[in-house]
Amino acid sequence: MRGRPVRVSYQKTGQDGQARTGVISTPRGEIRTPAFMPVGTAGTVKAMMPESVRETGADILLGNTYHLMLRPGAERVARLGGLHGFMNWDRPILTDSGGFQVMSLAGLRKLTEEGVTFKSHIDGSKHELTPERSMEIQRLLGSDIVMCFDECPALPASDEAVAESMRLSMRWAARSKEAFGDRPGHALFGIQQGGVTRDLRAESAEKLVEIGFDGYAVGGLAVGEGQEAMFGVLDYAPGMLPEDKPRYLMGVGKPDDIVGAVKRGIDMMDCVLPSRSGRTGQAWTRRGQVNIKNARHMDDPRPLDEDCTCPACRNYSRAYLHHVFRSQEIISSMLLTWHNLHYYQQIMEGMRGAIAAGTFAAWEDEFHAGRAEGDI
Ligand code: PRF
Ligand code: ZN
Repeated sequence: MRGRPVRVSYQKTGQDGQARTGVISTPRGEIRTPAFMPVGTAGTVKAMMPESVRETGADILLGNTYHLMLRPGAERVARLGGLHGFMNWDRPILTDSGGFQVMSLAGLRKLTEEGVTFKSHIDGSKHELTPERSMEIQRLLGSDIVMCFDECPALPASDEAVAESMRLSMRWAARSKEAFGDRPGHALFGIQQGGVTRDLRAESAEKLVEIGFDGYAVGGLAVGEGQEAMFGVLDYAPGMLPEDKPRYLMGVGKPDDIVGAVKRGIDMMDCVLPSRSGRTGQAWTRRGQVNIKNARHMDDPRPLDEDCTCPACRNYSRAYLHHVFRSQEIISSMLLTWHNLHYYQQIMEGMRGAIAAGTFAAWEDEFHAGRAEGDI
């Protein structure tokens, strides 16, 4: 990539309260923050062409080590020229490191100091992931932002269990950094763990900063603790991480989770929610959630959201969206996913503008005021 910046760097361009706006520069393009990363688990954002994902405003996608190592295999992707070319997305890709997906998807796992062995959820075959192998897979994929190999304990868990797991993740973080080596143009992010315990979050942050990373993720949240507990941790956790590096909250969330996280100093997020709910008939709009399978949409000529400029809202009625969902037509997933991703990116753009203008509090009031609980 001649003529483009060689190093990944973060520049904060504005701050309002704890909320930050900025730019992550990579050889594959800029990531405007706060950023929402659509999830392209297996080399596709389901139901979307990559150019359509870009049209919604996404600067970066997330891919998964776990899924791609099992199918089609990291070495195969590498032989075929890497994930970007394979899936036709030439902008930045962040890859998760695999451990979290092993815990949530794989059968029969065994965790040791060395790593984790598990059985594939696809065919039951046996595999191993270690920090070293996870770094190798993410390199073979050609990931721009590589995540450390970590363990995310299910909550609730005892303080001792969370502490032990966090310390294992910190030893794995050191091994990840060593195995990652020096790769100009590619970034390695550490992942803070420690559950909902402040001292453990602090210990984890200190350890990660000592090792030194290009960015820092807050892991171990949105695992069943609830929004109040998550915001409780986010009231202090981002402040434990370096001011001059991007902060990424993993696997979050609903629109109001995202706004609350940005307000507390988070710069990046990813979640399957907008894409997955697009395939189950759930639309997210500025007025709240719409369940398109509901019979009350059957004769409704209005769009999902009159103010939305996405193709689903510009060109189709609720009645049509209801019909194609009920008929299990493929276009149903396409249109609802497009709308949801578009809406998520509108939220991010709104927040970036408000932070830059110093009007985040007013923007947040308006965001909440326009919303109703339940199906609208
Ligand atoms: N670690 C990793 N990936 C993740 C998480 C984590 O803690 C989470 C937690 N919400 C989502 N994805 N590596
Ligand atoms: Zn729309």
